[in-house]
Amino acid sequence: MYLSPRIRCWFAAASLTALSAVPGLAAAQTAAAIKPNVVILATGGTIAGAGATTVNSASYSAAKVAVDKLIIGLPELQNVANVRGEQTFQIASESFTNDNLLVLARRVSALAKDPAVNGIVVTHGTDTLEETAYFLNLVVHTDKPIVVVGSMRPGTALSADGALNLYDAVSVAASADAMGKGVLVTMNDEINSGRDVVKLINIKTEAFKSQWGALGMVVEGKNYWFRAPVKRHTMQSEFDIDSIQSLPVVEIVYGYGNVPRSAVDAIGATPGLQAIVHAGTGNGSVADRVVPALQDLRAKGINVIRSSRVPAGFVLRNAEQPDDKYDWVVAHDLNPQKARILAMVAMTKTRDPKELQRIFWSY
Ligand code: DAS
Repeated sequence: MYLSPRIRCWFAAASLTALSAVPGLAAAQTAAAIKPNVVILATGGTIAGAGATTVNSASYSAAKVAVDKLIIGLPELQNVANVRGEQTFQIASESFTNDNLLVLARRVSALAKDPAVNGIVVTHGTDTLEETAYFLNLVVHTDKPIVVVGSMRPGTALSADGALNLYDAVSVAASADAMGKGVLVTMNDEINSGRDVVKLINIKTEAFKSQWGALGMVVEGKNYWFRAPVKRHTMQSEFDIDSIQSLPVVEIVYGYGNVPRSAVDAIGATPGLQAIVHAGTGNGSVADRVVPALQDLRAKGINVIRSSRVPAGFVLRNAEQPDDKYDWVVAHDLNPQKARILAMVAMTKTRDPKELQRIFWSY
């Protein structure tokens, strides 16, 4: 809940009267009372990384710098919000697990319920940032800004991008106009939807893109919006982290020329498997020798979700494969790793392929 500027001014005036006897303290109290309160949940990654020299922009150690040091190293943050940090994890995000997702989402949800918290920033490694941002977008019920941010260079490198990315993230998280837009990702001056954004380039600061375009930009602490999300998220989501105890086992198999059926059989033997995402070629195409392997899994009650290894576009139902006949699901425009996130969340509620397909069209 935001305090409207009018209420803030009232509150500030009231506190000024009460503290007028202590010179300087009143002004400080007033300033603090006016600024929004933003909490940074740090999980690791390059934004907390450190290299041996200033020219190590690509070879460095991720997940080294503590959140309090990140905050101290960026005093400008205090100009936009009252900021405090929590060290949720200190890991490189390629090593994230489902349990990490659940722990992080529960903490974000708890903070979002706190009336003293106006916005939340999650600092995160860039490798799986798109998965975490989408997961939070699906399961955290709040209209407060939640902003996930990373960096492509460690803070020790020349032209490091982490400081401005973090400043932008806190600035957006402190902004009333960022409310109700779902989980956001601020990187490289852009504000992207946590649903749409993917890591498209693995060695440039302009790494993150949405095929449907950014929601806006943040420049010198001001947000410029150009569109809003249309898929269900946060407050409109039928999924809630507070009622999710664990995530079903969903794995991904990759399609390519000469792919053997054994690639599917092997992952199909995963204990507790409930769904498999097929990262197909083209429009989610499946090699003829792989189709029976997927049909066998479907016959065992395991859901099959067709995505595509192609970074843009979306998979059409019943085009490359007779999905109605096979009782399969298509992932729409979601890449395989995001399709896996939605499949896990959806299957906390249903295993019915028709219901799953509705969910894939909607989120
Ligand atoms: N290993 C990468 C990660 O933690 C480092 C990064 O780009 O943030 O995702």
